[in-house]
Amino acid sequence: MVSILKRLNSTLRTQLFINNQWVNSKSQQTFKTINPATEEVIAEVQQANEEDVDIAVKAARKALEKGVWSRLSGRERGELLYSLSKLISANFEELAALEVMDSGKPISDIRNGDLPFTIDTYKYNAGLANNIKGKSIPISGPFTCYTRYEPVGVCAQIIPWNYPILMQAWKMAPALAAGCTLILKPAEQTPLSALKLGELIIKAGFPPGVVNILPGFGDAGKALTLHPEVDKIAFTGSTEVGLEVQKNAGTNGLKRVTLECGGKSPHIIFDDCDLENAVSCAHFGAFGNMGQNCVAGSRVYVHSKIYKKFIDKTIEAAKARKIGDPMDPETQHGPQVDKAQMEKILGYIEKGKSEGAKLVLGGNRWGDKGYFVEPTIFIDVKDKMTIAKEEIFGPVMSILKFKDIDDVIERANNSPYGLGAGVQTQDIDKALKVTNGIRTGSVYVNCYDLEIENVPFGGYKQSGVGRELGEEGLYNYLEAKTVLLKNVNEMI
Ligand code: TXE
Repeated sequence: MVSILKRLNSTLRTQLFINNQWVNSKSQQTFKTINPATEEVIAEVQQANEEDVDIAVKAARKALEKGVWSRLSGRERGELLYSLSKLISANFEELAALEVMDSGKPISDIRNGDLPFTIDTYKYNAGLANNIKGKSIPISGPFTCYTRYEPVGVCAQIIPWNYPILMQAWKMAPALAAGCTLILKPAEQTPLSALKLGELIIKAGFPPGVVNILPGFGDAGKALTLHPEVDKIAFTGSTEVGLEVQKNAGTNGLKRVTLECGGKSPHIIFDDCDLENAVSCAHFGAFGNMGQNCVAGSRVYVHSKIYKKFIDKTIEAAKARKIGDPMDPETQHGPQVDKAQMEKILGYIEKGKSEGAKLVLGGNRWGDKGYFVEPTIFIDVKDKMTIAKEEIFGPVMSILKFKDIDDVIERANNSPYGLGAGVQTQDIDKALKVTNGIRTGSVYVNCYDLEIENVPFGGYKQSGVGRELGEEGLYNYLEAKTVLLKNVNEMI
């Protein structure tokens, strides 16, 4: 893999990115980043800790207060964001290779999904930057009243490993469009594409201190959430850590918090659905990105009338899924991100078997090198079983049977999570009954897991707080200021 990068003339970036400079961590500590397909060490990366966090936050605070970014016009900020999107396009293959090597995601997914979406997210927010608008509000008396929007300030952005470069764009693009400065902490499993972006930030011409990137572990993330000079935290990761982030965010001041956490999304397949489409949506929903997807449709409720037919076709589709080297453009299914995730998934599979679910496909590690897990299907799953309740974050589909629409809506809602839901039917009344009855941030009808840069995304209940993408995503990074003017000489 490193030879691919040599061919692409790429330099691996392994230092911290602070104030537009590449620096070692104060402790000189490093950590290994591993290729999950081969288990080989790719690089030793500098590990940020509390002291580095403090330096980066101060750099971001200084840039904010000097106004080098926040006081540019929306158009100027938009132009830089647009330049960044062009640079990502210009470095497309290099970024794709880095992402595959570091995360194990199949290159076809990166080329057709993650990277185009990353570019679109920057472009969309480039346009929004010059379109931030307050309101003129009519009030009684000799007053003029309006609102204006200002950047929320210094943002700490903590991201996971399942969509490394895309999650970076979801976080950074709106924050930068709003005029904020930021410190991004990529996941310890996948720091490389985030760091490469630092290089493009300099090339695009962002002033020093606006973007700072700190590879490191949870302790660096925690230091960010506790830092008194951070104004806002945006986090994507587990619900467990999300809860801690929210708590820490209220420890040294009152930080704004948005969270995108876990899920256990239901996908309801009615007997009047287009079966081919339903099978393909359910397949993509459960196995896409090797199941490492917050909105994975991991609870598949199938109507009793088509239960057997759906299962047969779903097994057939999963058997045809091509597992292997993620650098091969034909590969659909790469490894899980690391050994810990692989073992966690295999543990859930054992639990499923021991609690009485019927395993009809997969269930094992694939090969003995790399952290691959076979696409796995359980049928006759019951709502109370662990595999139907907890987020597995792996390629495991649980199929449950239902007969009645009211009953299935109740069962689908019976979860602490509320991120996404799918419904497959050709009956508009059924579709509407489910979309209105289900308590989740997104509902997909006759499709699944369709995220778009101008469409808000986020969770109800323990799946999150706030929305990303769309205009909602931008307004998380803005404060509304109300201005009230008395028209002293003019009584209207
Ligand atoms: O997540 P963590 P992990 C779920 C999924 C997965 C499980 C564990 O079920 O199996 O979480 O994954 C940083 N303060 N999701 O352990 O720990 C950490 O360094 C501040 C769903 O990787 O939540 C990383 O950058 N930050 C999810 C980020 O938080 C802390 C995507 C996520 O790590 C921290 C990933 C702390 N105390 C996992 N501790 C989704 N919603 O898509 C860790 N971090």
